[in-house]
Amino acid sequence: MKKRSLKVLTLFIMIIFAMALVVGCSGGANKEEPKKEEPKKEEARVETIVLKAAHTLVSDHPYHTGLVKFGELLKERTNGKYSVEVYPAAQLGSEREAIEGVQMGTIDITLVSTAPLAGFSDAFLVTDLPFIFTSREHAYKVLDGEIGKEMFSKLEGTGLVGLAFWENGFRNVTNSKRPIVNPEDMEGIKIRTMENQIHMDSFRVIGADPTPMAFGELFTALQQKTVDAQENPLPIIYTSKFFEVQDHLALTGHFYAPAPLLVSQALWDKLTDEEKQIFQKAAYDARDFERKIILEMDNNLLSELKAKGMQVTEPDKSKWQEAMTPVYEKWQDKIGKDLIEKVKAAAN
Ligand code: EAX
Repeated sequence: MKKRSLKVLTLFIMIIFAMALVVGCSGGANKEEPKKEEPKKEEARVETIVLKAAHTLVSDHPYHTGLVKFGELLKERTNGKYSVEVYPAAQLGSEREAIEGVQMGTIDITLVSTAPLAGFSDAFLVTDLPFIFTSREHAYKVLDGEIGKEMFSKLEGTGLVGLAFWENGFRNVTNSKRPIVNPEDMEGIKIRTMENQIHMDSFRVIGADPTPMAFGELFTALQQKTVDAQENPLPIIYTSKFFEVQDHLALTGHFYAPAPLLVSQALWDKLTDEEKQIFQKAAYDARDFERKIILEMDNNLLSELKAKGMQVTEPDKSKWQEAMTPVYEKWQDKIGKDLIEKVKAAAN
């Protein structure tokens, strides 16, 4: 009996031992292998490229909100690869200096009136002629169509790439001397103009005394009476507070100022074809956004400016148009009679 129970005990111990072996080798069926830490994959972080955009107006103006919108669209549509930092109030220089900066690639984007571009290209001179556009619809038909495309193509080789024509708007005369109704009322008035010979000739021909000046110097010049007058659309007159230093507003609407959105050739050449399309579409979408705000402001600000104490006159525009006509005779050879006629014909 003893031998038998010894055998049974030995067999039992061997079974236990064998089981322990099996469990140990399998590493414990139930024992969780410590999960090997996957080496953390570097998050595919997109380095955001922050583009510098310069303009000369205050941050309340649609130039600014339009550029901010442009940046938001780019960031969204390039998955964060591009964003835009907007520098208002001539922080990066006057419009002429901003254009030079874009040419050199030290500034990526600028939004300016066409007038100062006359110093860089003849492409936009036709838009600087007095009363060349009869309405916004007429201006958009020309600027957003083949004629506008042709203007931008003439920037080839200047270091500037035009993406879309945004809006500054129809310009009106303000002054600190007297009510202005007829063109001859401008006799002897010292008026600041943009740095554009067509603008200066348009005021010379009606007897005014034009002084070209960067926008950033204008408020002080009006305040110190270095100049008596200036001309700009209502959104600028209001957001730049010219009502504080100008008593009279004449709704002449003598020039329509387009605002081309320009990017540097250096930036443009770095973009893939897909990114170029994204930039182009965002420029159009932000243009429509900016034009809409400008229009709303233009429609609502007259009462605001009257409330600020400005005396408003509504001149007969046809008299001003007739009085400024000699400017066409002087500039038609340089601009091209055909182009002038094409732009005029687009009004129909
Ligand atoms: O382009 O200089 C001007 O009067 C312009 O309207 C202004 O810089 C926005």
